[in-house]
Amino acid sequence: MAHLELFVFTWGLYPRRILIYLHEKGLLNSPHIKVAQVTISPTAEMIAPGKPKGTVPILALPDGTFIKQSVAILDYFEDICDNPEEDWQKDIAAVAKTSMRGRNARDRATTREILALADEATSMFGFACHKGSKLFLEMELTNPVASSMAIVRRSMKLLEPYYEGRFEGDSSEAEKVTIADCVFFSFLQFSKELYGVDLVADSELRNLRRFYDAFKERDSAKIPEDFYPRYIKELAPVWLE
Ligand SMILES: N[C@@H](CCC(=O)N[C@@H](CS)C(=O)NCC(=O)O)C(=O)O
Repeated sequence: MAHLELFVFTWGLYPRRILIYLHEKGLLNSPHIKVAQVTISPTAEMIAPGKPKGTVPILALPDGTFIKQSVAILDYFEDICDNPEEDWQKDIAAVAKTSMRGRNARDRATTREILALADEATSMFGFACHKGSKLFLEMELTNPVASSMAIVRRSMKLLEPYYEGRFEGDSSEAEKVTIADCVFFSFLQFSKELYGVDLVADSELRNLRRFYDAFKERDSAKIPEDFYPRYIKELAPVWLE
């Protein structure tokens, strides 16, 4: 019986952080984790039986409480794998890959730095989309200044040095994927594949380009041709002047 229920929609930027993570952690098919798809109402509400109001992902716990932020969900999974208490947590930990936060305080701080920068860039990108993509034209006031990608590109420059020497084709790299990599990749893929914004195209972002190109070949990251709903895929990459 599943002890945890994860509410998502597969192509969503934030839910995908968790789905990529679970795949990398070796937990995607765990009998203890049920992945429930929400339906999106015409007013953009995320609906599913048993799901409270609010954005996805949401993780329902056996004690009837919920974790409602993607970063907290990632930490929760890492915590129960690092220090399992209940039997079902021990089952999960037994099959899970090793820590994806880093092996010592220094590495864990680096993971948190990357995660904070990637999360911040994701929020700013989302805001820019709401102000400049045709997808939101009917729902929101547009604003050409607020839809500029300049601030997001600045975050990319800050992230670039963190990927020096990483994802260089060394097979041991597979064991070193972190929760921050999952968060960052989910963002880069969403911005490029859905909104047509390639944030690592700049020739100065050599490390990030290598990270993106390497990660997108991983099983956790692959997406089919028709991954995004057609009407969204048609409107999202159209940027208003
Ligand atoms: N800070 C939240 C953001 C989650 C989020 O915005 N999710 C989107 C889907 S990718 C959503 O549910 N949007 C619907 C809404 O805003 O009501 C997290 O990290 O989990």
